[in-house]
Amino acid sequence: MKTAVIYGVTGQDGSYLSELLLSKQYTVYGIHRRSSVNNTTRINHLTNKKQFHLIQGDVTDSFNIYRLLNEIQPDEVYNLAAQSHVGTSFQQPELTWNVTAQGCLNILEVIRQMGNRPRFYQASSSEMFGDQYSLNNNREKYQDERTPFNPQSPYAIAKLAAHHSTTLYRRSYGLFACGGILFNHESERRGERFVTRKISRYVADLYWATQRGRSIPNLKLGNLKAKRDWGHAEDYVEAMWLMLQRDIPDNYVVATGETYTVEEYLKTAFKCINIIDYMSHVEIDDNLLRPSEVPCLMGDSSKANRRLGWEPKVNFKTLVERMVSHDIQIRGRCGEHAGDSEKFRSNERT
Ligand code: NDP
Ligand code: GDR
Repeated sequence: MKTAVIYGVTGQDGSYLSELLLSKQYTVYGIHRRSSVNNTTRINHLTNKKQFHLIQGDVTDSFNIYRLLNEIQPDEVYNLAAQSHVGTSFQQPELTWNVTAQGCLNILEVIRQMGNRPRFYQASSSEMFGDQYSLNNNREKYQDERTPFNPQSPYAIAKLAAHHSTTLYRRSYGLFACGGILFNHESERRGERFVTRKISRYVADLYWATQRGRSIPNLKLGNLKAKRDWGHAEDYVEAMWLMLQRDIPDNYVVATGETYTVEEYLKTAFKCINIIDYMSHVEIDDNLLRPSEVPCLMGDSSKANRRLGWEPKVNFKTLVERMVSHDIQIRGRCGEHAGDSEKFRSNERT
């Protein structure tokens, strides 16, 4: 039976990966940051399991990483910890660097010095491509493992540093270290400040407001033209695990191979509650536009398909419908309090 350490266990992917590894009989040590309020809502359903252990730690604390990894002696380490919001990285570039770039290096250095070295997964990102793309036979833009990187945000720069560090430690010191270049993946557990969840929650609030004969303020959004390749997180954590089961470590693109604009997501989400005239509920807020943007992402994950046997199961339409229907259910339970989030949302800057 294997043992895994997950940094970033409280996040969207951390919760799905924990479930996957537990289903494969792993003992899982989830590392989480101390917080003044509860930050374990995504994993509360796992905390009573015998093989699941929650331990306090932080990727910016090398001593802590050294002590934990040497005590636990895991077979596999998954680094999902990051300041993962691109918009926030423009406001907090130093913090983003320290957690997202330096944090990865801290773990790699500890593993390099260990006797029994665990296998290492780094959560790399399609944001590293920035405005770069390759062209397929139909003259469509796409990205794969050979597309050059040109990061467009402090977040993407930090992720690229971590990605290069992972590749360097694999090549120079022989670590079994893999970089999963994952394209956007969402879910019912997605953080509320990412655009897909922001929209699905708004649509749910609008649904309940209409049912109760009330109105709510418009949804404020930034750039609707950006194109993203959106999959479901549950599919993507399986690719992470598969990478560490191979004989040879490598980097892999993980994506659906389809791309949609933010506006197409918006339209599909509103359609779930039979609203066609979605733009009458939306305002473009210049404060939500980013200083620089990644215009178009569409991944080609043929390599992951060939070598890992991985393919996505949830398509775009199902993803949107699942997120909206989940939010309608939970916002319905929130009842009268649903409007409170509007006060927060209208002040939000991303
Ligand atoms: P989330 O933002 O949901 O989760 C990030 C996790 O990192 C949280 O558990 C957070 O803890 C933790 N964390 C933040 N700072 C630290 C720190 N200093 N020490 C330890 N843990 C910390 O991200 P996702 O689950 O969506 O993504 C997982 C990883 O994959 C991230 O690295 C992200 O950048 C990357 N990625 C995500 C993609 C996506 O579309 N979801 C695509 C490509 C890459 P807390 O709960 O306390 O905030
Ligand atoms: P992204 O996800 O930046 O791709 O990073 P996000 O959902 O934040 O943005 C997607 C696109 O939507 C546009 N957008 C808005 N975004 C947010 N958050 N809020 C808005 O109101 C809004 N309006 C328009 C953005 O400008 C962007 O073009 C995600 C994260 O999970 C990263 O950690 C991960 O590495 C990448 O995906 C792949």
